[in-house]
Amino acid sequence: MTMPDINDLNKNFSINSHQQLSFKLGEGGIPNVEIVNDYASALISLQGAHVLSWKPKGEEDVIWLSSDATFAMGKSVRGGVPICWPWFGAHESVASFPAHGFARTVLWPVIKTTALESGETQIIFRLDTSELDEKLQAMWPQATVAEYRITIGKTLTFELISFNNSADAITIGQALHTYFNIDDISQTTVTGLEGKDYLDKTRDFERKNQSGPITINEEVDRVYLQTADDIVIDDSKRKIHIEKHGSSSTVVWNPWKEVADKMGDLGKAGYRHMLCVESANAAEDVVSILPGESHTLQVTYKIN
Ligand code: TA6
Repeated sequence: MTMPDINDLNKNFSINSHQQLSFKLGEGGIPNVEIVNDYASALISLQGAHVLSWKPKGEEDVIWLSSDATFAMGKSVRGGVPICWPWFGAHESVASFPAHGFARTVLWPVIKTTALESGETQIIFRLDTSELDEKLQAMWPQATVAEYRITIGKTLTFELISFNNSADAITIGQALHTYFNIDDISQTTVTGLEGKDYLDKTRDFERKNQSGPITINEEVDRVYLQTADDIVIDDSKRKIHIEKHGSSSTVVWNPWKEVADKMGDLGKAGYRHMLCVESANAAEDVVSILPGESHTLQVTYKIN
């Protein structure tokens, strides 16, 4: 996709009523969408349809963005809600293909914006792999469309719909790799994954079982399997509720200090204030989609 013109985006999609939706050029020359309604404000980058901020009224941001995040075309942002698609983690057979797929590093066309009667604002993006450049199509030759609907209000809802437009079955790995803004990681628990099996990436993907709530005091990098239940992140200041459908895996990641220092873009003590809890279909939970069919991953966040 060529870089869209900000004036054209505003002409076609801005909202100027009791709700505001407008496009502005962000850092790295990448367009952002700014949304303000009665319930919340949000900021979304067109590269990767990447949510960078969601602030319900009177609340601190629910989404964490690194103070050292860099914004450049072709480079994923450290923080926000990166979309991992159409594969999660390392590509299963070609090591040189980008980790977590290519969706997070390409521009996503906007197809619709709506001021909903509920007072929420919805924006819909649509990425068609058959319109990507040759290099990316070589990595993913099967014609596949991802439609991404984001609804911003008191709650934040994502629907990621994958359509198989090719003649063969396809296998999708995916995650909404959300970085949550945490007051203090040492006071944080994650519930809803008790008793579930997980693959521990820090131990060569050894299979383990979760006993009790998750607490974090070292590097944690886990794919929890067969996890459809609601999840609650409690950082002792507020609770973030995650409700999901069409997502069988949940990834929990915090790099902790040493790995964060090596990464170099997590900000000073950033690991103490972020936690990724990702609604995913990964590892043995990847999704197979028959020709002409689709799969929907739906996730809602709310806080109290
Ligand atoms: O989802 C967890 C994870 O796969 C980790 O293994 C960690 O490397 C992280 O994602 C970040 O990946 P990135 O490619 O954004 O540096």
